[in-house]
Amino acid sequence: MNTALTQEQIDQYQRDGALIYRNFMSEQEVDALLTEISRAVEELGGSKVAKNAEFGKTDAKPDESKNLEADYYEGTFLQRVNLWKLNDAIKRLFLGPELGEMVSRLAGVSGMRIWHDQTLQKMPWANPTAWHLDNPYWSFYSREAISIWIALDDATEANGCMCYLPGTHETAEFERNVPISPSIGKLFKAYPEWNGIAPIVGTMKRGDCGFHNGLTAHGAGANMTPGYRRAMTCGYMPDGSTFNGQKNILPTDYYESLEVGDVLDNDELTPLVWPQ
Ligand SMILES: O=C(O)CCC(=O)C(=O)O
Ligand SMILES: [Fe+2]
Repeated sequence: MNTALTQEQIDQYQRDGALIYRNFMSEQEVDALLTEISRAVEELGGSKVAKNAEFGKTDAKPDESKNLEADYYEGTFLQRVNLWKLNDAIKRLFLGPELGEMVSRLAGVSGMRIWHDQTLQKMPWANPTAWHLDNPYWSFYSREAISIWIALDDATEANGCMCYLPGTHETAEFERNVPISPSIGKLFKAYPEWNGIAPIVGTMKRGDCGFHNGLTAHGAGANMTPGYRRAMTCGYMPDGSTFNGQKNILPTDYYESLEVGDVLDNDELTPLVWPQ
C-alpha cells in the first residue's frame, strides 16, 4: 500500500475537495482485499449492518419501510457497511496508522476517527448514483470529514466511475440539502449556483483510489456493462466532532444516551485512527 503524499496533492485536495490517487494498492493487495470483503459479506448474510447508511434513505431514522429510493438503490448496489467490525484485515487497513495519517494530512486535522466503511458494488446494468453530499447524513457536522473510495475494478465512464464537483465543499451547507433520490441532478435544485461547474471524472485503474471531502458534491454514472464496478470505501470523522441529533449508523442505545453537542469519542464504535 502506498500512502505517501506530496504537498501538491494536499494542496489539490484542499482546493478541490477531491483527489485521485494512483497506485494506492497493488494488484495483489486488491486481490487480497477482495477475498476479505467476500468473506465478510458472506458472514453478514443478507444484512447490511446499518440499513440507515447513506443510500436508499431520505432521513436518518432506521427501519423505515421500503420506499422508491430504497428500491432504486437496492437495484444499484450490493452495499455492506462496517465490515471492519467483522474482519481483521479490513480493520487493519482502515484503522491502521498509515491511512489514518494520510487522511488526517489531507483533511488538515490533528486527529481522526473512523465513521464507517462501506463496500459499494455497482451491479451490471445498474442505475446511476445521484449527485449528493455525504456529511449531512452523518451524526456529526464537520467541514473536514473525508472519505476514501478504493477501486476494486477498473472504474470507467462506461461502468459508473465516480465524479466530483471541485470546490463545492467550500460553499456546501450542512442543512441545505435534498434527500438522495433517483433524480440524479436534484441536488442542483438546492445549489443552483453549482450549475456550470465541470466535474472531475474519476476514472481509475483497479488499485487507484479517490479522496473526497464530506461536503464535496459527488455521484457516479450508470453501469452500462455486464460486469460489476466494485469499490471499498471508508468515511472518517475529525476527532472532537459533536453529535448533531441524527442516528445514521449509531447503535440505538448509544444514540439515545447522547445529547446534541456531545463529543462523539466512543473508542469502540468510532476508534481513533490518528494519532496512534
Ligand atoms: O460508489 C458510488 O457509486 C458512490 C460512492 C459514494 O457516494 C461515496 O463513496 O461516498
Ligand atoms: Fe457519497
